[in-house]
Amino acid sequence: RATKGATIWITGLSASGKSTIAAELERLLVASGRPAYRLDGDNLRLGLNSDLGFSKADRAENVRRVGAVAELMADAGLITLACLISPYRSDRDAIRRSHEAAGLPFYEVFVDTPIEECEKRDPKGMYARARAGEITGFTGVDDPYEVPEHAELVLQPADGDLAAQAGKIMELLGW
Ligand code: GGZ
Repeated sequence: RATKGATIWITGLSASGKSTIAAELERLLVASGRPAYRLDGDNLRLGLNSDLGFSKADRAENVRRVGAVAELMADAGLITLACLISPYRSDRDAIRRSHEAAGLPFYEVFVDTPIEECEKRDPKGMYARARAGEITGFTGVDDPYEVPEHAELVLQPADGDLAAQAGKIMELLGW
């Protein structure tokens, strides 16, 4: 291959900032001439994953499919930015192993925004609805989020603004 792709797997709670960070990173990558593409869980649930809900099994299948797509795209030479809550460690680890077996770089980035901050943001009012019992099985409220143990990078609000956070991922990639 002339160019080598990679997968950046961005995990964290709803409203933690995954998509915003990925959008800024995509902008930086494309501006520096590196082909990048964003796979957003929320968005893919409208198409590829429209048959899936939020049970443990459906989340596992959601993550598995997006991981497989990311791997194909990385194999084609793209830098793929996957932003999914991906709450289960075993599901994320399976994607890591699959990339490793294929010789494709995989970086797990944990957007470690405290749930209090995510709830304060609550851009779609989902946390409020979950607290009111109108949504059940909402990650962080009454559904688990398993914190990554081997993330290549952990981003916390104290790490700076959006540009600084995206910059840290660029550094991680060696750029
Ligand atoms: C978590 C939910 C749920 C439940 C709907 N739990 O912040 P959002 O609103 O726009 O994005 C969230 C999105 C999560 O989809 P993912 O594909 O990333 O999830 S997973 O990796 O766990 O499969 C949220 C919305 O869907 N949403 N119900 N019960 N998030």
